[in-house]
Formats: sequence, C-alpha cells, structure tokens
Amino acid sequence: MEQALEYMLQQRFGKTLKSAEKEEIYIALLLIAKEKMKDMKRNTGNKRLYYISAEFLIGKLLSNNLINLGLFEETREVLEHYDIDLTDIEELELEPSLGNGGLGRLAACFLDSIATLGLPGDGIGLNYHEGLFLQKFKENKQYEEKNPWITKESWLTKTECHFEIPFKDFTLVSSMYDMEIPGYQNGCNKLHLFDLDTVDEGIIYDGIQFDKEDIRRNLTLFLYPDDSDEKGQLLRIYQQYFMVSNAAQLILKESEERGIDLYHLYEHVCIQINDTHPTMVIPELIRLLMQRGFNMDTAIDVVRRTCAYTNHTILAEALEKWPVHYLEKVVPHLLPIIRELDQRVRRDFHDKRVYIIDDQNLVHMAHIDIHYGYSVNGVAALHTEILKNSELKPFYDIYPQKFHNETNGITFRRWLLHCNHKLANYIESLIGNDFLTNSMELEKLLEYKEDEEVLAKIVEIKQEAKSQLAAYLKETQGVEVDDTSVFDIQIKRLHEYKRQQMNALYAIYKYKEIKKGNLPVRPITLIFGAKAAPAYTIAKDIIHLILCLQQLIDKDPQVSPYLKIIMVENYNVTKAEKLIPACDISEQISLASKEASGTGNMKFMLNGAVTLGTEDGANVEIHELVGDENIYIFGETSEKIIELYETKGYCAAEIYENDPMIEELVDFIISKDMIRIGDPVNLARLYKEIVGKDWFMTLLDLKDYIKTKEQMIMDYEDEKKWAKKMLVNIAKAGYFSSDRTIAGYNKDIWKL
Ligand code: 26V
Repeated sequence: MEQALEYMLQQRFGKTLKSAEKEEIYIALLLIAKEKMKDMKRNTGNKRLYYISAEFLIGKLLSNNLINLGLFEETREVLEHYDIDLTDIEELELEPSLGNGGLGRLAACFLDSIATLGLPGDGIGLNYHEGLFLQKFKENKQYEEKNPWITKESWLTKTECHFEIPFKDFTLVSSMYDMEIPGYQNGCNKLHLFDLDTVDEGIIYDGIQFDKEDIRRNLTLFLYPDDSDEKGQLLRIYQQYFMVSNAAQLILKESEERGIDLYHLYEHVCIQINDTHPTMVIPELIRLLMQRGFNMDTAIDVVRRTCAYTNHTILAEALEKWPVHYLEKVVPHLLPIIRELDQRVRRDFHDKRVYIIDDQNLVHMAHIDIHYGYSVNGVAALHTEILKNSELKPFYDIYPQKFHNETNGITFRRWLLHCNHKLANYIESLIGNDFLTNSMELEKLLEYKEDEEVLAKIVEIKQEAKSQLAAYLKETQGVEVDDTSVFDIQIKRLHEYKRQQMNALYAIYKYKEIKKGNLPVRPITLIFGAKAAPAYTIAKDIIHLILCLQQLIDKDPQVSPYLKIIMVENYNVTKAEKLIPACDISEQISLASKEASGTGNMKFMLNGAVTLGTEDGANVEIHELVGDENIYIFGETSEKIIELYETKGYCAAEIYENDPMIEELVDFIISKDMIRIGDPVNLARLYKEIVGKDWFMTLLDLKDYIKTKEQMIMDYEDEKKWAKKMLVNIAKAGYFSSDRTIAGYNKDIWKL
C-alpha cells in the first residue's frame, strides 16, 4: 500500500506521502481502491438478482471499501507511520444521503451481504445530487438546506450506458453511473444509479425550494422532494418511472447480452421490489416484453415469475396510492396495462379489498406487487404475522404460498468492525475472527459470562467510546457532556409512531423530580438524533419541544448537573457510527405493531447497549434471544393496540384527565417556562395533538415507560450485572447479521 500510495500521489499531484495534503491522500486512496475493485472478480451465476430501491443509504465508503478489500489495517499502519489518522482522512469524504432511514440503510447492508456471500446481485436506484436535505437548527427549529455530495473524484463512475425514457410529453435520455460493491473477502457487484445530464443545482433557492415542474432540470435533484402538494407528487411519479424504466431496459439489455431466451427470463433473473416505490417496473416490463412480440398473457406470466416484493410498513399513510389521473399526466402508456391488470383481478376475485384501482380511482401500488409478483415478504416475524393476519389478510387468504418472513439484519463489517474496531479486536482476541463471516460464532462469548476480566474490559471499551463521543460532541456542537453519565440514545427518523415525544415527556418528568430534590444517583444524558420530513408539521413540533427542553435544562444550574439533553444536528450514517458504540440504553419505544422491524435496535445490541423497548418489530426477536434478564420491555401488546384501533377504544383525553401526574407532564409543554423559550404556536399545537388525538397512544404507555426506564437506570449501577447484560446482547446479536437475512432471501425467494 505504501508504494501504491506514493506512486498515486506522485502521478496525480507530484507529491509524496510526507508532503501531501489530507485531501490529496484521500483522493489517492479512493483511486487506488477503485482500481483494485475494477480488477476484482465479479460475482457471476446463471441467475442474477436486481435489487431496485429508491434509496441506498450507503454512508461514507472509504473505510468500508478498504475493509472489504482487506486493505484497511495495512493502510492504517502506513498512514500512522506518517502521523496521519485514517479517520481524519475519511472525515473529508462527503456522505451521500441517498436515503431517509431504515429502508435505505437496509438496502445498503443488503448490497454488502449479497456481495460478501458471492451472489450475483446489483442494486438499481437514482443518483440524487442533493440526497435528503441537510438539517440545521435555528431558534430551536429545524431548517432544511441542500446537501450536495458529488465531488469531482468520487466512488461514482459514469458509464456509456444510456436509455430513452418516454414520458407523456417528452422523452429523456438517461446516464448510468456505477459504484463498485466489494464483498468482504469475496467478489464484486455493482450499484447502478441513474441520472439525467440536464439536472441543474442552480435552480435551488431558499433552502431546498425549486421549480417542481421543470422536470429536465429537477428530476434527480432531491430524494423524495416534498410531496405535500400535487406538483410534488407528480415529480415523485416522474422519479419512480425514470428509475424503473431504466431498470427494466437495463435488465432486458443485460439478459439479451447473456443470450437469455426472454420467455424464460425468470430462470435467469429475479427482481426484488423494495417497498412500492419501484412497483411500476411490473407494467413497464410487461410493456417492453410486448414491444418485443410477447402477447399480454405470456408477458404477465413471465413478469409474475420474476418479481418479488418487500413490504416495510403497515402505516396506512405510507402505503402508496396514486390517483389514475396523475399517472395519466406522466405515464399514460402504462395505464392500459394497469387497467388490464385490474380487470384480471376483478374477473378472478370478487372482493373490492384486493382490487388494484379502487372506487376513488386510486391505484394501490402494493396490490400490483402482490397479484403480479411471486413473493411478498415482511421484515420481522411480528410484522409478517400482522401482514398475514390483518393488513394483507385478504391477500394471504388468496396466496398463502407467496408470503415469507425475512427478518432484517445489518452488516457487521460496518456496524462493528468499522465503527467499533476496539470491540471487534477484543472479541477477536477471545473467539477468533470467524464471527465476521459466520456471525453465530458470537455465541461463543457466552462462555465468558462470569469472567470478571472480560466483563471489565467490555465496560472499559464502552467507556472509551463514550469519552470519544463526548469529545466529538464538544468539537462539533460545542456541548459539554459528562462521560460518566448514563448515555440514553434515541436516533431514527422523526415520526409520531416512534414516539420521541414520549422520551421528551420522560425528560420533563426527570426535570421535575430533580427540581423537587429527587436527584439521580448518576447524571443522565438523553441524546436524540432525527430529521423530520419538511412538510410533517407535528414532527417538527416535536423537534422544537426537544430543543426547547435542551435549552431550558442547560440554563438551569439546579438541574443541569444531573440531566442533559442533546439533539445532534443532521443525524446521518456517519453520526450513527459514532453514537452507537457509546450507547448504554437503546431507545426502541414505538407503539407496538407500528415499527415493521427497526435495524438501529440491532446495531445497538451488537455494540453492547441494552434495549428499552416495546414488543414491536424485531424487538420481539431480540427479547426472545436475550431473555427477560437482558432487555427492558414495557407497554401494551400489539394485539391490544390493534384491537384499540379496531374498536376506536383509545381516548387520550380520558387518560390525561384522570391521571394528575400525566396531566402535569403534558401541561408542562405549554407552561410559562417553555413558552418563554419556545414558539407558543408550535408548543400549543403539539399539546393539543397529544391531549386531543395522540394517534400513536403515547399517554397509554407513558407511565410504564417511565417506571421501566427508572428501573433500568438503577440497575445500571450494578456494574457487573450490567456488563453481563451487555455481553449477552453482543453474543446474541449474531442472528441479526444481514448475511443471515440474505441467505434467507436466497433460500426462500431468489434461489440464485
Ligand atoms: C414512509 C412515509 C412516507 C409518507 C409519510 C409518512 C411515512 C411514514 C413511514 C414511511 C416508511 C417507509 C418505509 C420504511 O422506511 N420502513 C422502514 O423499513 C425498515 C427496513 O425494513 C424497518 O426497519 C423500519 O421498521 C421501517 O419503518
């Protein structure tokens, strides 16, 4: 590596390792890694997977790629010799924010695991120039700014591949960019990101505003531009069709190049549809096959045997339904096909609930996937059961054989080896390094459950991570954090169902307790990280509440030595990598039944945090694996919650009015202290929402939550017992490797 670096620096910049700037070293490393990947073996096989997704939240790639290429340690040592820290070099890379949260990060973990398992499978998505917005806090509120990440030298390589994409009034010509996806000690796959050469950042003004109708210049500017109005929704349809038409054309082109008889496409190709955003690939493929001489019946049959769909949410508002007249404005050529698909459903099934086009002329995208794909999967055991027994029950009754569960997972290369190499190294010293490719090996750690030396070492590693995070927060946000306090962390997209507001109500509880003189034995640090969708008013109000509480407590000398709130600005993958190793208490407090899986819960567990959670999503499976002793569960069950929705049996006002403690906590939101700091409009709106509606039942679980969290904080004081919980969590995390998930998809669905 030293020679390669010297050579590259000389070639590109006429410099040596000694004289080069950090920026130049970064570029040299990037170019070396790109060259190595170009020469790598490409994963091949008779059947190829195409994973189509509107999001790939890949994070920074330098360390990840060096790790998977087996060059990381060597590079680190070479640089160390010149007094250069590889972490500082990677700081210079801009993070591509090509995802909102779990769904996009899952797609990135999957690419890593597919390549690592040696399976031939490429990702297909869009090359958003600005990704998701950059979050800024001003006057305790969120503001959005653009978030460019594409630099002259980057992991992207522009290809010669272009397709014509037909819209109603015009045709656009795409360009395809590729990123290499190296497997860990294995072959390489690709991520294909489609773009338009005419897209123009110059049209952005005033934060993230732009002309939503100027498709040629805006198409791939942003991920999920604000879809609160018609123009935004139409733009989303433009984006989706652009993505899937490119995908379908690429798949057919590659298949033809491989000499595949398209009548047998499904024997050689599998298309995984990640949520409903890529659903139009189904009618588009049917259209393209018919252009190639297929009759409708055969085209439908071939496509049905090729496509598989993953559902990632049961939230009604997140299930895509496009008005027919929107589709008519953007892709009129797909409508005859969609109508025919609907007609066939109506002919075969006399049940309105499974129609594709409903009475209000809305096209239910998930229904296309379920009828015209061969597989439907949920992302955690509980989630799949809810799909089968309630949300998608009418479909399960028709097609029981199509349904699968594939519990989510995370790549241990990024979420342990890269983000917490001290812990990874220590684990390796105890049980060897097989756990990096065979994650269940982690269970061997259980042998050390009573070993005081091992337990003490795990605590020591956690403490180092906490001190490092404290230093990072001081440097980046100027905040002082006591690294001997309990670190309680909730990081995820802001959504009412995830209930950050419940955690904020705990903060109010604790604030009041401290004011009364009931001091905690050890200071508590509550850390939040969350972006709210720009048009999601209540989510922004919750951010406002948290930021106001942060300020209130900071300014109160009576409380601040014991309680601290920190909301990290612009939470992203890079920040997650610093926060997760430092966590003591992992907050997974969604309303039971609403969080399809969660994947942060798995990352925390793997890094030795203990979960405080509801019986929701993958928490259920975590609970089963670690046992009651090693997790803190609270709140109503999913069965009860589903019943409460069905019977409209929940009334927040009733709880509020009959419980003085709850009343006191909620009232604090609009107290004089808070109004002095915050915006009365935002605070009052949130107060009203919680008392008047509370759609995600915060007040229902609040008391149990506070009680359980208090218990947890007390238990934390028994260091040895706590360390044992940490160890069991790490040891049992093996099940949540995305290698296991991908092996499951391959066995049940893809059969590559
Ligand atoms: C989308 C939208 C869009 C419109 C506004 C409201 C709303 C609310 C939620 C969503 C979620 C989209 C799907 C998604 O990201 N699901 C997440 O997928 C993860 C990977 O499977 C999973 O771990 C998370 O539990 C799930 O929320």
